[in-house]
Amino acid sequence: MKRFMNYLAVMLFIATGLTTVQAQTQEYTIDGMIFGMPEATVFTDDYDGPPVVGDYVTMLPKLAKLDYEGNRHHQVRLDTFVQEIEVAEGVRYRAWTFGGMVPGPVIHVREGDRITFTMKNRSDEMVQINEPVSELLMNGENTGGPSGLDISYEVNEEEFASPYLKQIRENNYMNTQPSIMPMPHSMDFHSGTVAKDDKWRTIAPGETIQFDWVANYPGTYIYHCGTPSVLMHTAMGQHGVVVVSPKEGYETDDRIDHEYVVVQSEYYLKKGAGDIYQYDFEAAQNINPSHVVFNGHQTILHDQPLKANAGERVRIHFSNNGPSQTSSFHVIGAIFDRVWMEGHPDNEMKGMQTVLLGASNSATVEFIVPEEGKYILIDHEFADAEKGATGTLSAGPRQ
Ligand SMILES: [Cu+2]
Repeated sequence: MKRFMNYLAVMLFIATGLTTVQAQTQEYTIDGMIFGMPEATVFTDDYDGPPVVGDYVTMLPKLAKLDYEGNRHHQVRLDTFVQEIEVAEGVRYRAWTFGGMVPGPVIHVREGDRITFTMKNRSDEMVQINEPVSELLMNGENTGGPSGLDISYEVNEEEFASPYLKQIRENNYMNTQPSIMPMPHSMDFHSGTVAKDDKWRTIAPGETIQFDWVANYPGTYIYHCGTPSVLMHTAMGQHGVVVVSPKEGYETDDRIDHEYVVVQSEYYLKKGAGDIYQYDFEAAQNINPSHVVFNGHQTILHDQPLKANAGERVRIHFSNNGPSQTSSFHVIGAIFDRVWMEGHPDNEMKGMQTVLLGASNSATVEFIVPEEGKYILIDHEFADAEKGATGTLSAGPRQ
């Protein structure tokens, strides 16, 4: 069997024009954790299917429920491609994205899960993700095709390869439009423990990379493009988070009413030609962002507030994706009842007003919503708050 696999690997190498060859890594275990992933493969194919695939891959601030016991082997695809997006009222730029939005999708797995990750660099391709479901249904009716319901079923089969794609089409608040900017890219999962020069390799437009990693440590981790200038690639939009839920859970798991994911990040934009903004190299070098935002958009968490009721326990996986600044995360009117630094259940703190996070740090925080009203999520570094790093949790009456 092993000989056959080696043969297969050689054939794959020949068929795909793999350029680097490394020694085959042997898998091994330390303290129950798995290391030594097989060598990544890089190949070209004519894949033009759904750019995001994965059962537990969602759009911020949502987190998919892990409705399976024990561990699972996930197949996840996040293609990288260009979309023109809105990041604040009247501010649009051609973002480099994982999956079409900034930040990219939330990937949820459990500690010990294995992920086979696939990414095609489609930066030279118009990738359409913005067709609303209603329009797809109407097109079916207009062309005398099957009824809307049937089309919707077909769409589910073919296109909705992840909850994320369905969610983006139902709620495309960045009003994404496909665009092209051919560029080499790569993927660096902080949640993975692998050799960077193999798995985090840069691939050219048209190429696909595939590799495995195991979620050995629980927590919330950034992923980002690692191709130079990493500052530019990350600031242009290539970042997101993986939430690795602990195998044994958090001690409050049975008391949680709402679980959300919020990501803080910076944009460095200046007005370019026409109405489109563009990357500001100097501002990025001087760490002078034009916008500091939650979930990629200056007002999204006010336009679409998080929801809860008085007396409920809310958990937020909060990640400061940077690329360069710190965040002093606070919720006005609440105290963090529990804080797990980096989301690891052993790193527990209690009764915190503010959590200080460096670039690429995260925390899983919980608080009890005291009464009906509005609670402002904020970076207590007020210069950043005034550039957009705020959001709302809207609380209803106690049930
Ligand atoms: Cu990149």
